[in-house]
Amino acid sequence: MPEIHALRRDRLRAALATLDADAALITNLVNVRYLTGLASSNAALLVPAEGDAVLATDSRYALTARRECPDLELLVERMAETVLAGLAVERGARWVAFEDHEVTVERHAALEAAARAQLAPLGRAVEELRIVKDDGEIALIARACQITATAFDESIAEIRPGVTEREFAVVIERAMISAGADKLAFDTIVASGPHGAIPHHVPGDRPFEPGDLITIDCGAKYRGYHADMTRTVALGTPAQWQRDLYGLVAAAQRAGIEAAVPGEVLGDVDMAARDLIAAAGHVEHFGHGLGHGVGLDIHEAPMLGPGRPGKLADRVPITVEPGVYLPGRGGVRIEDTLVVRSGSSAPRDVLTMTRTSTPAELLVLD
Ligand SMILES: [Mn+2]
Repeated sequence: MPEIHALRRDRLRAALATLDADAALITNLVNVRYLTGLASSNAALLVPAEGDAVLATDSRYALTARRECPDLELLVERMAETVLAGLAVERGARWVAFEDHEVTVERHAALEAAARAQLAPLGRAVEELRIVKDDGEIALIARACQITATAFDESIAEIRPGVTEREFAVVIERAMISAGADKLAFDTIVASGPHGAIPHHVPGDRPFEPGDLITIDCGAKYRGYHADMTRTVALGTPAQWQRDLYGLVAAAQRAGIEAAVPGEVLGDVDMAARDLIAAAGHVEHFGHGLGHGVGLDIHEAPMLGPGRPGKLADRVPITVEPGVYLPGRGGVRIEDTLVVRSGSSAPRDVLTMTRTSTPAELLVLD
């Protein structure tokens, strides 16, 4: 769909106009993909304020680039970004805006040598454009979420005493690929028993035991777009403290989801969930933000955290994922990916809907 990418480049040109730069040099590979459709490990894009954009990539991606981006001038060059910086000057640019949040000091020196033009910081202009998704993007995220939920439903029968965290991680990862994922969105987390107190525990050789809470955080990647979902389940009859902890996190997640409506301040969405956890005496056991945007990156703007300014807009996919982590004992995290909507019947659609485990109720496995 070259038209959609041309539209996105026009929106970047509008942002460029406010910076007084003659061209934008896009070097973040995810941003290049967003603006061209080309997924590669070496590419850059020059977007002049006036005139046609130029894509540079090396020979490994040349055929794909010609197929995916027939409307773009293409340079087949290994040194993609420096060649484009030089081209910008040749074509008369005096100020070239570059992605200062991702260019290293070494690459910046090479850009300065190649572009006798002045370099100006572009900031996160493309990341800002990426926050609000179009229908096609939302459909891809919804598909990634559906694959993730299906894989979870198909895998939980494998949660049995003696199965290790690593073994179960492989089961659910294989199920995601079988259900249609192109790749995994991130390294799967399986945290059992006391490991549940570590939010990003790396699955190890600990076998599941009756009495464990088990936190599973997984996601599929589908055509570049990510899903993110976490469920905490009980193996065997849970203790009262485990039921209480689950009930608290489930209530906080519900409050966070209900606060996630277009126009709401990001920090206030976080606070809706965090206040409940704080009131239960666990404020220091919830150390991370409530959630984050999801799209071509697994973690992207907007970030939902304490005191975050900015507001939720229509068509923004986010996660809502409160957790309470008790060192030495265990923890609970519950996470869904949802898309905030205005003008529809509901102010948000939850995309990670599982058959077997609804966030409201602790799933107890025998
Ligand atoms: Mn997440």
